[in-house]
Parts: sequence; structure tokens; C-alpha cells
Amino acid sequence: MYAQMVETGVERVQVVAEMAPDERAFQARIDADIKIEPKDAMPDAYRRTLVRQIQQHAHSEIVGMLPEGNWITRAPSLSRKAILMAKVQDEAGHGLYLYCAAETLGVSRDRMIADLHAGKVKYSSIFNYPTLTWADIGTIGWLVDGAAIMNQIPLCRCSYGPYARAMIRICKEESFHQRQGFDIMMALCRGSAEQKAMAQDALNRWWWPSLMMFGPPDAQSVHSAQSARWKIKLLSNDELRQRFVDQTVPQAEYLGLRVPDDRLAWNEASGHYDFGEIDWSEFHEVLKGHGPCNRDRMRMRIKAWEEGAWVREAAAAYAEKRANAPRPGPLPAMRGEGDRRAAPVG
Ligand code: FAQ
Repeated sequence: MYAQMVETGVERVQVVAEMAPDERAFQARIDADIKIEPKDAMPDAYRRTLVRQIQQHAHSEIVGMLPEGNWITRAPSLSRKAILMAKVQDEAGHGLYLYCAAETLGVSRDRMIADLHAGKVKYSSIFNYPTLTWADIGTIGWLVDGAAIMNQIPLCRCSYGPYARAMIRICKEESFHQRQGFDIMMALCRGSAEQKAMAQDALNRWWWPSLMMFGPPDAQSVHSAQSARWKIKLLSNDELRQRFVDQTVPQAEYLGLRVPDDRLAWNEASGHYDFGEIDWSEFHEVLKGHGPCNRDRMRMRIKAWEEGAWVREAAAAYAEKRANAPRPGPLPAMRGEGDRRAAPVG
């Protein structure tokens, strides 16, 4: 089973008649678009669903630093290096906002990280694919950040206040990330035949995994119905995937690249692109830990955590020292302007 490794207690969506009075009152707040805040009463299953999703999201940002981080030393110019470094730092920041949002629900950051390292919780499937060439960095920005924004814009309006607010800043930064990726692709596509071929090869490898980022088809999405009822999810997996395809195909055409899907075609009647079948067996294999880079990513993550122990210890010792330091007395009274003018010079 690829889902519900984290038990949220939701088996099916409750109808109003089955709800206890407090659950009914909670649902009424959601229906009235009133944000839920950390100290508000909330059903346990709502809390667990958010902890599951927000921590998976946070882990994705942090693990997502690895495939791009690999290219910082190999970026083709100083400015590309500086931009990539800033992007990877932004992803760390996104992870931190999201861990903070999850902590407001009563789960500790150490617990979440221990669960990631023990393989008990997921991170996005997309980060289990390798970055083989510089074009992969362009493609991650263009497609992966593009898909992330598509999914995250509706999350800015989700029902849980701290998650919605974290998303607003994250989306602004992701939009810069997407543009820098597209800019790399434009440079490659306007370059030599080899550079254009490199861009096409990267698109060929990242297209289908990017479509998988939106999760299983709606009919197989175990959490969607309840998450939609609670306004954690405002658009379904398939709706978001379709929007992504509709937005991205013209961008590929602009670049002069071919989307690797023989069945891709504009459908005049629906006003959307039709596209081919996604290989869901590949998605399930990646989620089970058998993608091209799952083991490597987790090994590197755990190594980074262990090697960072001294930084965490030093930061904790410094915070403790400051907390225990004697409080400084009141500042000496400032001399007035007139006094200063009268003071001897030299
Ligand atoms: N990968 O019932 P649903 C980024 C799991 S951020 C792995 O449809 P749900 C930034 C799902 O967890 C990218 N697992 O689940 C960046 C569940 O398993 P569980 C991350 C997946 O939660 C860019 C099971 O399948 N974004 O890229 C995936 O309602 C560049 C059943 O699925 C977020 O996390 C997947 N792709 O919908 C960083 C956004 N899809 O938990 C660096 C927030 C599904 O029962 C560089 N999350 N699963 O064991 C969401 O919107 C939702 O959680 C979905 C899944 C849409 C991902």
C-alpha cells in the first residue's frame, strides 16, 4: 500500500448527521471560510492530516535541496552559481517555515526529522531522480518549481492559518525559482545544437515525474475527499495536473522543445490539452523507496544531519547562555544636544 503509512484516522468522509456537535461546529467554521488557528479546538483527524501533509511538504523542501546542491560547484558562471546558491538557501527557508507551521500543531521538529530518517514519512517523489546535466537544473526550476507553485497557490487559501500564511511567502520565492529555471532553458535552447539537445534530454526525463508530483489520480487519492471537505485541498490532484499541462506545453513550444508524449493534443471542445497515460507503477515504486536515488538521498540527508550536530549544540548553548545572562541595567541617561556641543573636543 503506498498510502496512509501515517495513520490519520480518516476512513471516509463523515456526513453532517454523523458528526458530534463539536465536529459540526468545526465544519461550520470551515464552511464559513474562518481560518483555524493553533489554539482553536479541532478534530484529531484534522490535526493529524495537517501534520502528515505539512511535514511531508517540509521534508520535500529539505530533501529537494540535494539534487540542486550537487550543481552549485559546477554551475557554468559566477552569476549562475550565486543564483543557484540563493535558490537552494530559499528551499531551506521554506522547509523551516513549514516545520514551524507543523510545530504549531503540537509535533516537535526532532520527531518529524527522526520519522523522515526512519523512512516513516514521505517526501515528494520528484526528488528521487538524478540531476545528470546542467539542463536538469533549468528543468527543475521550470517544471518542478512550476508544479510546486501550481499546487501551492491554492494552499495560500487553505483552512489552517499558519500553513496558509507560510505559503504566501513560499509562493513568491518559488515564482522567482521558476523564472530562473526557464531562463537557463532559454539560454540552452538559444545556444549550440549540443546545448539544445541537452535541454531536450532533460525535458524527456523530467516531464512524467513532474506530472506525478500532483499525486495519484483523484479516483485513487485516499485523502482528497476529506481534505477537500476541510478545505486543506481546494483543487484536486487531477485538476492541478491538468492546469500544469495547459500552462507548460506552450512554454515548451516557445523553447522549441518537444514534450515527450505522443498523445499530447489540444482539445478544442474541452479547452484543455489531452495527454497520455502516466505510468503509475513507476510512481508506486518510487514511493516504496525503489526510485533511482531514494537510498542516496536519505543517506545524504542523514549524513548532513549528523555532521550538523555541533552547529545545533552550539546554537542551543548560545541560546541558553543568553537566557541565563544577568539582565543589563538601565542605559545611562543620554546627554542632551546642548551638553554635547559644550563638551571639550579632543
Ligand atoms: N510524492 O491521497 P493522496 C517542492 C502520497 S515542494 C510522494 O492524493 P494527499 C519545492 C501521499 O502523501 C513539493 N508521496 O494524498 C521545491 C499519500 O501518502 P500517505 C512537495 C505522494 O496528501 C522545488 C498517498 O500518496 N509539495 O517541490 C505524492 O491528499 C524545487 C496518497 O495520495 C507538497 O508537499 C508525491 N508526489 O495529496 C523544492 C505540497 N503524491 O501520506 C526544491 C503539499 C501523493 O498517506 C526544489 N502537499 N503522495 O502515506 C499536497 O498538496 C498533497 O499532500 C499532495 C498529495 C497533492 C502531494
